[in-house]
Amino acid sequence: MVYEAHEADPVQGLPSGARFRPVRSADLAGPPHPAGPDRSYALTLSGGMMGSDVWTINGRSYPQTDRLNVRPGERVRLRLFNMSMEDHPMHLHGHTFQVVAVDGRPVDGPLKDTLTVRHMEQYEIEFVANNPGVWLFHCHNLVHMGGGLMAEVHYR
Ligand SMILES: [Cu+2]
Repeated sequence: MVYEAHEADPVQGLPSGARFRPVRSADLAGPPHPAGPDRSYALTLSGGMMGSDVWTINGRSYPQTDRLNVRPGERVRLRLFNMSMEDHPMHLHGHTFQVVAVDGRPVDGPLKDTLTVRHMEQYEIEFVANNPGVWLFHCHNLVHMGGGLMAEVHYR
């Protein structure tokens, strides 16, 4: 990353000739997270068929998408599977989630609030329901969000 007007700054803290290998979230590996979830939802992301701008979660477009009901204090797991042809940077409002599995492989992954799920990738993420309210979980590609790739998290 290079900031505007700092293009000529020397690179700091790297040996000359250092090489970079870009990594994707799918490259994450590590031990499984020790805690299990109190509640799980499986969410299949789809849509965009034949160039349409209709996008779905479990076959429904917002506002018809199923609510993700949670109770305060629960650890909630979302299993995200992208069977559409486009990437979906999925963003959860009001919470931080942890990546706990990549394509079925358990990991004690990073904390994030947005995770890009690429074509045919599957991630499991967990968040602690510690911020009562109504929150959106949606694709941050605004065309996809506008096309229905969004759901509401509700506390009960
Ligand atoms: Cu999307």
